Amino acid sequence: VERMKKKTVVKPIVYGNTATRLEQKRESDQHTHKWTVFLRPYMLEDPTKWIRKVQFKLHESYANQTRIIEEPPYEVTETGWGEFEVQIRIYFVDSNEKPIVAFHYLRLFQPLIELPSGEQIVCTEFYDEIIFQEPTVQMYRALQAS
Ligand code: SLL
Repeated sequence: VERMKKKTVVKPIVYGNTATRLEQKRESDQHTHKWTVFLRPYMLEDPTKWIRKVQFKLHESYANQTRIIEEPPYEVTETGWGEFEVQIRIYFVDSNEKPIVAFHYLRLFQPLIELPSGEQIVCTEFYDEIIFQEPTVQMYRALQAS
């Protein structure tokens, strides 16, 4: 495949999770929290121009451990009782560009933020950058288009 010599494109991304307590522990499965893990572009842009899909791999205690999200918002909402590492794999529109993986440790208990309403939520997110070095011509165009 043809690549863009000496070109580098940087895409800033943000990933993380939010979590809130369930009103009471669910007796059937001991779940105590509702959470959402997410990935998004840092800029306000249409990520479908360059992202094909995002795969979230959850802890093996979850049924359907592998969740594939084909359209934004790229996120998974679940309930649970424990913290664990989520594997976030980003696939690009040009499959000649290898998927990249980010790891996010899902937080349920800290850091706790109190909203003006009195509601307490956990919110943690991280900034990162995907660096495309000498992307394929197709990928380069897709990155420019977003
Ligand atoms: C550990 N950190 O390493 C723990 C694992 C697993 C969390 C936490 C729900 C499971 C289910 C859930 O909260 N799993 O009922 O589906 O051992």
